[in-house]
Amino acid sequence: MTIKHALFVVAFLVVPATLLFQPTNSTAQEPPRHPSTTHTIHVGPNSLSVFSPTVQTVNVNDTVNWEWASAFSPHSTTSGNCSGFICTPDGKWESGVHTAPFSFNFQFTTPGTYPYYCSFHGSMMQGTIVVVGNIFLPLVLR
Ligand SMILES: [Cu+2]
Repeated sequence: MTIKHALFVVAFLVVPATLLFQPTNSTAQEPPRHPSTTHTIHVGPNSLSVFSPTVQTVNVNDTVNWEWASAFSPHSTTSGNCSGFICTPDGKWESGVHTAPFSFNFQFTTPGTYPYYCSFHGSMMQGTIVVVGNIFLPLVLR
């Protein structure tokens, strides 16, 4: 076996072995989590009675920032469900009815699906926040 061959063998055996054992060095540390971020939802953009995006998926501990877009059409973000034309608040959050400029923030600390609506426009203006559990970052992304 030449030196070149020997180096080749070392490169393919030792290097992968060190990569393989790297995770065991960091077992004492808690894996890093996704940093908390803020997601903006536009309230009534382009004079439409909509939340945009209508469905927003966030991680646990993220904040949703609703930004009012219309100075003329009043809106709210009100947590709760609509059944037919009847909407019922569930008391998780309530911005009150406003026109732009206005913004409202809410931090989501528990995974789940959170329906909401505009208390001025009722069932014709609804949205959903989907909160997913914080996912551990894979080793390669640390
Ligand atoms: Cu509205």
